[in-house]
Amino acid sequence: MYRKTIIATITLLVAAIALSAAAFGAVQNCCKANAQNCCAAAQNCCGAAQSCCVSMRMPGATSGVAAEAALQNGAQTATVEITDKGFEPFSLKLKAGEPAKVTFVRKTDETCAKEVVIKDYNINRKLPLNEPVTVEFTPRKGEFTFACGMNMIKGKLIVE
Ligand SMILES: [Cu+2]
Repeated sequence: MYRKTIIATITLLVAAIALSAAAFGAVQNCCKANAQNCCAAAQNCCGAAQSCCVSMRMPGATSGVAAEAALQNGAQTATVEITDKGFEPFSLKLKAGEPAKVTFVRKTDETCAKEVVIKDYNINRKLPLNEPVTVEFTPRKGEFTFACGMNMIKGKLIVE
């Protein structure tokens, strides 16, 4: 009986160690695979908020056809959702020189994109869960990035 208990305890210990090693390894790999910015600039992200890494590993929203903005009351408008795949749509087409209203809605807590930054337009807004946040700017011709606060999860504005 006593011996059985010892064996069971050891087995449990070994399993626990193996599990934590596997988890740690996965996080580290995520940093290596995805990342330029990940480990260097934002180690906290991978260390503390694995969900961020999870989003980064999902290639779902990193490509695809650019969504076009619709015209509404003289402004071009579009909505971008933040899901566990990242920004959806990943890229957005806008017309240069016309006011744009882009609404961001964060739909998940499983992301580190809890704010959106469009550096080229000095935009930096918090994104409360399920609360639409509209940013207004007049785009210039070119390609611009919108991203999470750590510049890890990204999307693209294509202005023509
Ligand atoms: Cu981030």
